[in-house]
Amino acid sequence: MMNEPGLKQTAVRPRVGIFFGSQSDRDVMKKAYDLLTELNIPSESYVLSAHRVPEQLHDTVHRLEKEGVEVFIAGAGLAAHLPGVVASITLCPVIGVPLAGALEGLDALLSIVQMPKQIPVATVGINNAANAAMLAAEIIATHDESVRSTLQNYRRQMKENFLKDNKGKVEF
Ligand code: AIR
Repeated sequence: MMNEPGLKQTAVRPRVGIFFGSQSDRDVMKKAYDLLTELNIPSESYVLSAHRVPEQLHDTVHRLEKEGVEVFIAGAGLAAHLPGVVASITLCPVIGVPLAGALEGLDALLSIVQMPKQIPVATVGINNAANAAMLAAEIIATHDESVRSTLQNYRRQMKENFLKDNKGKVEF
């Protein structure tokens, strides 16, 4: 479920919590939601800013953790402290998505990837919310055989598609 206005609501237990700092991040972060949905992994998404609404962020992380969320994805642009703050609240793995706002996203990338020791954030490429979803799925697959099998099928399909489109030797 997402705070208003939001993405699709779901009644099943969310396994991944998706956060982003602003409605302006929505289109990029929807790619994480879309891939998780394709992989049959329920998620809930929230717009929550670490410095604009810190109390709500804390409450939501704690509630989702109690509800059984296993991984968090957090996307933010500019001084992107959201993933680090989420990681400071929970022991679940946190995957940060640097979003391109200024400086083509380099500011957000460095803010997220350069977490000081003791509170790590796994960081994907700039705007690569889909890779965050894939990494979240792989984390869940370490202890869920059904998700593992879904990922194996996904990779098989990916290879078949690649080989269909790329038949070997290239002539220019
Ligand atoms: N942001 C919001 N709160 C903290 C941060 N870092 C980020 C959002 C968005 C950017 O600031 O993630 O990428 C601009 O947000 P807005 O709401 O000003 O458009």
